[in-house]
Parts: sequence; C-alpha cells; structure tokens
Amino acid sequence: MLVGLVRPGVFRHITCRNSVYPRSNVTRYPVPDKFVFWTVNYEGYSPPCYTAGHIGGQSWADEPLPSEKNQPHWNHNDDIVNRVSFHGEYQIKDGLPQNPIGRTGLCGRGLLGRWGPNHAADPIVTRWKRDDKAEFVWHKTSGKKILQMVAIQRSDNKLWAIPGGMVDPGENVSVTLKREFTEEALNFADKGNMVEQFFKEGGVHVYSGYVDDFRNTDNAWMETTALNFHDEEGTKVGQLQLNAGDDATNVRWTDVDANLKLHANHADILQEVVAMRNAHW
Ligand code: RP5
Repeated sequence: MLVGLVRPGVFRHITCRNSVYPRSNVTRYPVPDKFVFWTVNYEGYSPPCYTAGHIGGQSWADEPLPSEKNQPHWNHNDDIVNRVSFHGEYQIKDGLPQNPIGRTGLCGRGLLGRWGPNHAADPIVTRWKRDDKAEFVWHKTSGKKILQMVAIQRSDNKLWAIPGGMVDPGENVSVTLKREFTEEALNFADKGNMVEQFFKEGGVHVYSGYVDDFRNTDNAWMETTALNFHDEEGTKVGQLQLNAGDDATNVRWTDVDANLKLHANHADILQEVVAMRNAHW
C-alpha cells in the first residue's frame, strides 16, 4: 500500500520543500531529507513566515494569528471547521499547529486558509480504455486492461490532477466530491440525473490523509479523502462530454500508467485504484 506509507516519521514530503513558495517570491528555508522530521534536531532552522495577503478576511480563512482569547479548537471538529488530522493528534508549538509530516522551510499559512489541516476531497472517476468497437484495450506488455481517469489541468501550477477541491465548512465529503467534479470537469453543465445517480451509487474509499501539496507550510497543510467512482461498462459518466471549468484550464480522459505525472502525490493515490482494479500500471 503505497499511500499507506504517508505516515509521520516514515514519509518525507518533497513538493513543499526547497522551492520558491507559489505566487510569491519567498524562498523556503532549505530542508534536506535528513532534517524533515521534527524529531531530528536541525540547528539554526529559521524558516521565513509568509501568509498571502489576499486570504485575510475571506470567509474560508482563519484569523491572521490565533490569540489567547481566540484559540481555534485544535484537533477538534466543531462542525464548522474540521481541525482533526487523519494522522492523529498534531502538536501545538508556540501557539500554532505543527505539520505532522515535518519541516517545509516556511511558517505561516502561505496560500492556505486554515491553520492546521485544510481538508479536501478527490473524486477519482475511471473507466476502461476501449477501441472503436467498444472492446477492451489490453496492454501489450502487462496483458492487463488499461484504466482511464478524468484528469484536470490545474490553472495554478499547470499540472494534471484529480479534480478535487476544498471541503466547505460543515459540508459532507460526498457533496464535495460531486460538486468538485461537476465544477471542474463538466463546467457546471447540466448533465441531468445520470451524474447525480452515478455519484449516489457511491464510490470506493481509496485514501484519507496528508497530501504532499506545494502550498503546505510548517503550520498549515492539505489533507484529503479520495474515492474511486468507476464506470465499469463505460455507459454512464464514461460517455460524458468533458468541459473544463472553475480553476481547471483543461480536462480529459487520461490513460493511467506509471509514467503519469500528477500534481502533489496524486499518482500514489491513483496507484491504489490501479491495484484494486488489477489494471495496467
Ligand atoms: C490537493 O489540492 C488536493 O488533493 C485537491 O486535489 C486539491 C484541493 O485544492 P484546490 O484544487 O481547491 O486548490 O492538495
């Protein structure tokens, strides 16, 4: 289980280290592999602090700095903001939550709205690759069927990704999954009851946990819940005309294999689906 390895003390994030922070000119303090974990002393570690100005006052964002009087309910879900991490209780250091995976070379919230975990949901919509006679296409080398997924191209880093998004305050994850797919991959187009029904039939849970997202900081990080919605016969969502919308610039059915490069650690999450469906990789 590859994504199962996303565990504090085992997994080292890569995307949120040793880079210039997105949409800024703030350079992260260098964090070599051996200094990722908080349990390892990193003499002189002094990351710059950065929180993007435009998130101040947004309804989806926290106060600039938690004060003693106004302490968020760390490690709790108060039904408005879910501050529980999938990786257990996180530490509060100098009044701020500490990234459970380790150092990122930046403190503050960067572009993220919440101190601590920022919860997202990722719908992995799949079908089997078929030829023009609607027969399965089998991979020449592995002899396995080829999975195709709906991937969007993100407008912020131009990378292809699962069409996921943030869970709104108090929103049920199942609602987020359908909403994000409809917004990003169908551009809100009304596709009737079929999409509604397809999501209602339920997806298979694939992953819940930390995302190695380029926006993570020492005090704010992405976590997600990913479900696989598979159209086995290719007669439902598999037939839909895709249309990029919201913060996606492109959308397409993409063949899934080991060469696929995706945003954050989405490819690792996807690999769980490949194993579960015994597809080509
Ligand atoms: C990733 O960013 C998550 O896995 C999800 O796909 C996405 C949510 O952020 P936005 O697309 O809303 O920016 O970390």
